[in-house]
Amino acid sequence: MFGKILIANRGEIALRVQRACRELGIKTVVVHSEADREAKYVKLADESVCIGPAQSALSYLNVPAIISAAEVTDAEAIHPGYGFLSENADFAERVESSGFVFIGPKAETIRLMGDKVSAKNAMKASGVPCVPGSDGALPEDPKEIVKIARQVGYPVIIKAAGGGGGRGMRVVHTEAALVNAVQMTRSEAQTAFGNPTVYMEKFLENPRHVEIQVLADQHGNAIYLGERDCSMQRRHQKVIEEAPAPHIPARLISRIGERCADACRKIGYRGAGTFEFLYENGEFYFIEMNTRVQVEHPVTEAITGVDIVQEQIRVAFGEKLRYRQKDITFRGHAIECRINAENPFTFVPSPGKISFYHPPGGPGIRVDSHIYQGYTVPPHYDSMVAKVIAYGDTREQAIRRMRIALSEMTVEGITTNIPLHQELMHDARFIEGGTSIHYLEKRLAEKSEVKK
Ligand code: MV4
Repeated sequence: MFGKILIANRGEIALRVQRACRELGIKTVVVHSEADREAKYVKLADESVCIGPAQSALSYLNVPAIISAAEVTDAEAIHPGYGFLSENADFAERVESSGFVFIGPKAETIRLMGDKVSAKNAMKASGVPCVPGSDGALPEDPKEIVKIARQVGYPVIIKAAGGGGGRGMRVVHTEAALVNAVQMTRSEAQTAFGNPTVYMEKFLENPRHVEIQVLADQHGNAIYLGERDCSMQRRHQKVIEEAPAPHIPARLISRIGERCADACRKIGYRGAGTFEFLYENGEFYFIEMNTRVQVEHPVTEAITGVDIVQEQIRVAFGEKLRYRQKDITFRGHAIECRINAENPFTFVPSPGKISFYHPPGGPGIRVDSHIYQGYTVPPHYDSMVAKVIAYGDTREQAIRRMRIALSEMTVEGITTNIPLHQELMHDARFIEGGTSIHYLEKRLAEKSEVKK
């Protein structure tokens, strides 16, 4: 096994990766910005290297500084966590050409999935069902574009190949608006991603966001670890995730899961990955693939018992997967609430010093967090400060445990979105399960109407 791994990330995921390394007997190096110097997870690591000032662009995105840190500390591999450089193919390439192992897929796989047109083509060719739409990139000719939209049927959505995660998209309801919308999306895509390529899909009006977790080794083995429902979101930021997805028949999951694992084998995928789908009227439609570990991986760990981060490290080292598909069983239900330092209803960030902290606990509760009493949440990064994961034999039990956990959890000195989660754990539609990606935003809009 690796002797030492460098963690190129911060916050709770830097701590999560450290814990996996420690259990595997691997020494850890954490790189950090000046703003994170005093963080406890930095001190917990075997070694730490300051790589630059608070601004991400000069620290957590500073490729030469991270590579140098790996060189001076004799790390053998680099774990990128999520966000930052985790899905940057050029970074993965630089890591490997500098003689380190990148804990993730090959650079070419990251590049393939980073371009949403090539990702969709690869998935289509591998037998993963996709949203109906243009066959690859849209042509220049307006007449051709109109023809394609007529075939697809309105409403359609125009998406940038370089986009993803909700960036660079535009919904079009009528032929009159089409050509202009394509032109606008193209020029925005050129500005934002340096790539004007766009494609078209049928716009699904009321889908759920259901994703499939996969694991693959470098020996042609791949498995799926079931699904997560991430529909409870606002402005493309997930708020609550759960596994399994409520009300989706297990045979549908195994069918789509097998397709995903098969696609991994076909494209030579390695490491952990997530296939994102829209789910509507009993059908799955692939939209994007994430080539990193995700924030919400703990709900999958809870229902499968698989340590996804440890498996990432093992397969990166070259080990064979320790599980066959038949070894994977799904037990119980898990829900994750993302605790953010923000106003629960205006969503305005609330960084600052935590004057009092009492984390929840008890049966079925896991808290992944780097915070502590006296910790200062810096204003420079994402506002997520903790993830509370509740596990139960049933969804009802997981909800009950989450309500108790949220009522125990005390974070003073900063404002958090705990009150929003408390409301949602008592929301009739959430309790029913199976709400669409639009539910939370609609509910928040109705609530602010009532206030007026
Ligand atoms: C869609 C869609 C409806 N129809 N594609 C947004 C993020 C990006 N990953 C894909 N997204 C969407 N693609 C078609 N053909 C609706 C969304 C979408 C969405 C998807 C997942 C989670 C939240 C979302 C919020 C708004 C729109």
